[in-house]
Amino acid sequence: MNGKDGGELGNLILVTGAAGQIAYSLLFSIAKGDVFGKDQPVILLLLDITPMLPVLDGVVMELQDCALPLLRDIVPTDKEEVAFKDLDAAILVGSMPRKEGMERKDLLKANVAIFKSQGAALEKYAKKTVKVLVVGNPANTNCLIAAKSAPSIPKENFSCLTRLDHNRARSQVAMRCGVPATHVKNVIIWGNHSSTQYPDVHHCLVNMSGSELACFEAVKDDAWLKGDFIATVQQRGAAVIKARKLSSAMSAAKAICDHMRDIWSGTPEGEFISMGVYSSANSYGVPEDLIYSFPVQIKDKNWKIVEGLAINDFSQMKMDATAAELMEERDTAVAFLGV
Ligand SMILES: NC(=O)c1ccc[n+]([C@@H]2O[C@H](COP(=O)([O-])OP(=O)(O)OC[C@H]3O[C@@H](n4cnc5c(N)ncnc54)[C@H](O)[C@@H]3O)[C@@H](O)[C@H]2O)c1
Ligand SMILES: *[C@@H]1O[C@H](CO)[C@@H](O)[C@H](O)[C@H]1NC(C)=O
Ligand SMILES: *[C@@H]1O[C@H](CO)[C@@H](O)[C@H](O)[C@H]1NC(C)=O
Ligand SMILES: CC(=O)N[C@H]1CO[C@H](CO)[C@@H](O)[C@@H]1O
Repeated sequence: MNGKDGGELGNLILVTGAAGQIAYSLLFSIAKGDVFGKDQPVILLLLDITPMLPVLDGVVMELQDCALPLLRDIVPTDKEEVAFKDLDAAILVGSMPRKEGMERKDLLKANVAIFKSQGAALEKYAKKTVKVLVVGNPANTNCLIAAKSAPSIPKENFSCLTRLDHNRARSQVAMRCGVPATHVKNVIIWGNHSSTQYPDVHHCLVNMSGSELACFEAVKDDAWLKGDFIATVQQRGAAVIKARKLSSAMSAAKAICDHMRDIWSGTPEGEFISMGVYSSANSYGVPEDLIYSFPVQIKDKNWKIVEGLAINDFSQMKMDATAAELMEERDTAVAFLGV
């Protein structure tokens, strides 16, 4: 390791929570070129808290031992001023986990402190064009706090991860229809990355027996689509924890790669994906000043919410419920910002 050498050497990519589970699956994919391009050198900045530095050293050793051609440097650190300097992309995975007996409010307060500080570090040290992806939970609200704490970086440059939920929904439909996941497109995750999220298939298309069918036509089981399908996607995280006794790290890492790659390279023509973005235009009746998961298309590193989709009452109710949850959480979090 020879310290950090600046921009010309490659994209500067920060991963926080770098000694954790998701990072362990994620770092290899980034370093081998799956996200920022097969010919794009990368410099990895790895932030974790001080007690985790010895573990992080092990991760660094393994990355070195992968002998990857694109990985130009690795900088493990517990210091924000080192981690956030000149960044092109920041993937904020680390956050305060819920501990036994911890009150909801105290957990939120601890996370507001972390994301306020990291937002301020982005403001102070990162490039103004930095792309910030927040993964650590509560991802939507943490993302909002980081964006608010970095006023000179456009709010559009902040997003939170709901791509895992999106991929789960896509895959559930694909398995039901007996087609590969790539034959299912345009599922939507609306709202918070929690059990109130609304996985919506009203605009989803399935490529089956040679033509593109509406999801309801392809699946031919409305009761499933309106019931168990939604519940399965909403509760998938809990189901993985129950089975594995650990959270979904491999699939989360894959989703992070999908999300960042699409920001970098764009979404395919005619397709949209889900991500948590800043709501500013009252799209679909979602209140302003939230990070809410919408269907988006990305081109030239800019996302746009897919507008004009027909929304029925069933959908609107579910979209409003998850918005209400986020508003409440935002108001509590913003009150902690001043403290
Ligand atoms: N949005 C999503 O779809 C999604 C999916 C899965 C997991 N998650 C969330 O991602 C987070 C990470 O999951 P994991 O399985 O890797 O957890 P983990 O506990 O294995 O790793 C988290 C790491 O973050 C570090 N950390 C804590 N506070 C930090 C700080 N202030 N700065 C830097 N690092 C810090 C910890 O020391 C730890 O090494 C959790 O909050 C989890 O709930 C989100
Ligand atoms: C929103 O989702 C996050 C992530 O799962 C969760 O931690 C949080 O509690 C949810 N918000 C509310 C108000 O329930
Ligand atoms: C549907 O899938 C088939 C392969 O099974 C492919 O040849 C075709 O181009 C696909 N159609 C669309 C519209 O994506
Ligand atoms: C999506 C995104 O990241 N958008 C913008 C981030 O900020 C720069 C300007 O600082 C814009 O050029 C990007 O389009």
